[in-house]
Amino acid sequence: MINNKVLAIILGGGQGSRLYPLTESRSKPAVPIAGKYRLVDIPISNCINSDIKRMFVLTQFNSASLNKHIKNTYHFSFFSSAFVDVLAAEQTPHNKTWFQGTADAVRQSMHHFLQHEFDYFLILSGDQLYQMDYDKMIAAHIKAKAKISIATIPVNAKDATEFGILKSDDKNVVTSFIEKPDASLLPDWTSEVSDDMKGQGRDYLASMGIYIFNRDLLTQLMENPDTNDFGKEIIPQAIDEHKTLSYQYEGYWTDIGNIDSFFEANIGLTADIPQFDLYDKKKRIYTHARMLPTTKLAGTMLEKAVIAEGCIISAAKIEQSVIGIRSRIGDESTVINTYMMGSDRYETLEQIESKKIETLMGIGERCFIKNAIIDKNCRIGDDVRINGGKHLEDKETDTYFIKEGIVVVKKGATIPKGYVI
Ligand code: ADQ
Ligand code: ADP
Repeated sequence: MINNKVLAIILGGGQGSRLYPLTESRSKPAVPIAGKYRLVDIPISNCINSDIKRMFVLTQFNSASLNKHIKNTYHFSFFSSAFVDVLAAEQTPHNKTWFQGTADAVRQSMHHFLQHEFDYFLILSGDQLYQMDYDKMIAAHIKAKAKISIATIPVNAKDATEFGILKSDDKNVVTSFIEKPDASLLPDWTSEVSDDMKGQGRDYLASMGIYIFNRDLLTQLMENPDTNDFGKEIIPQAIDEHKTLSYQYEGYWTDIGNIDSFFEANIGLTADIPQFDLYDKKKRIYTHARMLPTTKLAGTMLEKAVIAEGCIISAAKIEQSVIGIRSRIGDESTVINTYMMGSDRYETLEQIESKKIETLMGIGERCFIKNAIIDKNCRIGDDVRINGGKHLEDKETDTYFIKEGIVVVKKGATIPKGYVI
């Protein structure tokens, strides 16, 4: 089986500053998404569904929560060679610095990879929402006798400046590549795309940051210590010398690298037919099996709500929102256009009745919450009003952060009774 010849490397994130404050106390792969998953579950599940079962996750921080999540989730048979290993930037006598970029992260961990038997590196990004069968891409790579393959997707001019943009010949061999071109350069970079894509104005071919490299080639390219990044250096320098295939993909794919796109990707799950399909058995997304009780609802009007397990909700209304595991939302509260991540534990009845906890975990009574991300384990007191939207200016306090109108309540923060944002 060909996939035995593939080793997957998941780039779990640099400093994660674009997802701040969600990455303030955890590494990017550990950021909770879609009510019950973590970001890293997406590429790992895509690998498992493509029958690729040896994966390394490279991360800048070795957070306890990421290790715990991986250890509790991905159990493979004792007799199989499958594994998911986290490699954090480490100081060694030869190397005293953190990963300087994506290629540097791979270079610094190369000695771990090369201990395994494989022919192809599959390099994946850790902050994208998509379901892709890598099998087909690997088959195309082998058939074309390519040395490198890049997964590509047509994008419009507005998005094109944020990606690596490439051009290819009639055999899909990449002929030129530019990383994040300036808008003024775009007219030179359009490609032939399908009528459907053209109709949507998507006539630039963007790199999805998903690469296949032949083992020997990447090993050789990593010997140059001056290249730190795939998009900025490795790819543009390699295409002239080594046959590089563009593998075009037209399914749903979105980069969730910043707060705005992270919010949109989560809220997008509440659509009648979400573009990201969590209900397809063949493209299952795996996560920690928590054995939580069912969710209990009382008197709540629900409109396009996605609600995870183990919640206790008596709100008046939940609209276009994703409510994460173990969330508690009190009487007469309204939650609109919000992603609430949920909690790591419940407060016991004794704790609640003893009245020693001033503000309970979850959302209290008579609250109004709109256009917000509520991180894990937050305590939102009664009568709190959070009315996010473009009328709010960017701002940061100890407990919340406002970016482009989205109010992010920080992990474990308490918003006291009656507070208004
Ligand atoms: P970007 O997404 O801007 O562009 P980058 O910031 O290098 O590229 O991130 C790629 C992936 O690697 C992300 O998942 C990121 O979290 C992770 N990463 C970044 N630095 C890291 C580090 N030091 N250690 C470990 N992981 C790290 C890239 C390509 C573009 C392409 C887009 C598609 O350069 O050409 O179009 O991806 O999203
Ligand atoms: P995150 O990655 O969401 O920031 P953490 O790493 O802090 O989360 O916590 C994840 C796990 O830690 C949960 O599954 C939960 O079991 C446990 N946990 C966290 N805080 C507590 C606590 N105060 N009491 C008991 N368990 C906790």
